Amino acid sequence: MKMCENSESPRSFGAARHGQSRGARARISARICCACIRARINGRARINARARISVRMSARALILAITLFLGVVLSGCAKGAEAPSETSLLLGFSQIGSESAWRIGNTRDIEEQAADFGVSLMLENANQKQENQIAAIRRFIAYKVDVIAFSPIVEEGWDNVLLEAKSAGIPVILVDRDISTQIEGLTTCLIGADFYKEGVMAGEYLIRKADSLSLEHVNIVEITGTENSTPMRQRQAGFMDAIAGDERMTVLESIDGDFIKSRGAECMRALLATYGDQIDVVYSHNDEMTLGALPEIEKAGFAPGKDMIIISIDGGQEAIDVLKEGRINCVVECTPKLGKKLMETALKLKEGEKVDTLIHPEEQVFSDEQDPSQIAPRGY
Ligand code: GYE
Repeated sequence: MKMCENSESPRSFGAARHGQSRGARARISARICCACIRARINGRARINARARISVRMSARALILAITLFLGVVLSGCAKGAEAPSETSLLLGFSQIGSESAWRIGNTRDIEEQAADFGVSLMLENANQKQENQIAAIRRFIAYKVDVIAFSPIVEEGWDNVLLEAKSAGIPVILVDRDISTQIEGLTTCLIGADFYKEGVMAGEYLIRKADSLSLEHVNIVEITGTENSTPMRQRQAGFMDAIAGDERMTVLESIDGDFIKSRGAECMRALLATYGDQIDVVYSHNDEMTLGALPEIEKAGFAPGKDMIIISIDGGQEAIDVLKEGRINCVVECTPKLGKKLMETALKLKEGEKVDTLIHPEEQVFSDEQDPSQIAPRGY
């Protein structure tokens, strides 16, 4: 992975926060800028000055004062039960970027869940660069957050920064994607989809579709996600394993689309130029690349969903709408709603409790085998 020179300064917390469009009020209140964090750290060390009050009271006045005092304390307790109390957990989260509807939905969900759980969230967007993620994790360590979470853009290259987090005694949660390392105990758990299973579900759909169309030979092109990322590796492996025993299937080419719409279009143009009408199936690792590829297929004179079988992954609203139009045949769900589990897990870690090492959400397949009008709004 290329290294980037312009790592972000701590000011970027505030800049990102103030520059962003405002969502729900609660969401904003759960975000925390660096000035607040410094104040919080200083506040921990600050010793309260003792006020000296000398008051002379008669016995009656004393009873009145005690009654008033109890009234104030009790009403304060009652209010405290409803109003969010002082934040108990400071969570640093390094997000990969904003490359897809999935990613944007994932960020929004984490912000909303942080607000609901009363968790202070330091959120950093790495704009698709691993070195920005590493710099963000170092800032979280410097700010002494309680828990660090991050979605690693690729699997390799995290050992040093995670050893630093470990020696600072800060637990690390992997969100969405996994890492690959020889060192044990760098992270506590992974909360994310079973990408291998998603690939298997895509392959199994294709076998059923080939059966229903009585196809004798099936030529596949694969547009893959970011090279060396967990979803790229496992969505490919699951799909290939699922179709391996079916002699009708031939993979013409796998091409790197980086999970990005414009790259999906570019890849599709190149594939059409090479293989033209030999292509029976496009298997694309995410909705964004699929949505980029479809107009290219149409420009080349083919009808996606009819002349070519289109299989996508994620299940965002836009892809589901296109499935309803019949231009996509199958979308394997990958839910971005990981925020609730993340908050629950982070709170447990803060309390020193044990957590599950692997948490996979339940996922399903949307396809032309069912009535697509029954699919509920997706929310991302
Ligand atoms: O499929 C894609 C996103 O890691 C599951 O990353 C995630 C993938 C998702 O950009 O749209």
